[in-house]
Amino acid sequence: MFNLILFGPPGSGKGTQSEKLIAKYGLKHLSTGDLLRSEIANQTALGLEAKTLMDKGQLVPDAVVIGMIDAAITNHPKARGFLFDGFPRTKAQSEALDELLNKKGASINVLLALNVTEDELIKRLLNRGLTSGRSDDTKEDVIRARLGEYHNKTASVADYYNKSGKTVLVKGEGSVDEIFDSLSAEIDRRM
Ligand code: B4P
Repeated sequence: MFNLILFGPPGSGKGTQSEKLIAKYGLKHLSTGDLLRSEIANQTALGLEAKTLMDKGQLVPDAVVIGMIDAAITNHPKARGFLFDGFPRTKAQSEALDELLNKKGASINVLLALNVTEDELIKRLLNRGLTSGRSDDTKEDVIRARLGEYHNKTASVADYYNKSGKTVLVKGEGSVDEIFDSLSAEIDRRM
């Protein structure tokens, strides 16, 4: 199995690049943001709880997202590998992911961290908010709250995987294709 974490702050291009990477490498895409938005669209109890937090720019509780990832991994026993997008976002999520993969005799091969300046992140998200219909992209104070959550709770995930030499920084500004080529080069080196 080849398991990859695509990492970076909100708006760094994780979702954009994930679409291209799964097409090239045949990995199963697991985005906790997409899974949560699907729960919201289906108006489940979990979705309703998640929406309140997401609309404020806050993270959803660890137990909720870990449960979703556990189920998704179990539902794809034949996957040749997973691309984790927007997960893990806390140390507890990182430890839970390592344990889930360990049970399958697998592990994370690499964490690719997209590096983008804060001004560019805010610009991209406000721009997406004009067309996406995502309520967490339209207000600058909510975007700033998401960036705050990222700095306080998520940035340390890169340090966690760096302890085992798995974190690689990648320039996240430039054209989508240029960034895709940089990510692909790092994957090809390890696959
Ligand atoms: P996510 O869905 O993960 O969304 P995101 O962090 O905003 O990034 P996304 O992947 O969508 O954006 P992208 O960078 O591709 O999370 C949403 C919320 O869900 C969180 O705030 C949280 O509440 C909750 N949540 C999700 N996972 C969780 C977890 N594990 N634990 C707890 N809570 C969780 O793209 C942004 C924009 O930039 C796009 O418009 C794109 O077109 C543009 N763009 C991309 N690349 C570009 C480039 N090179 N140049 C110019 N623009 C570019």
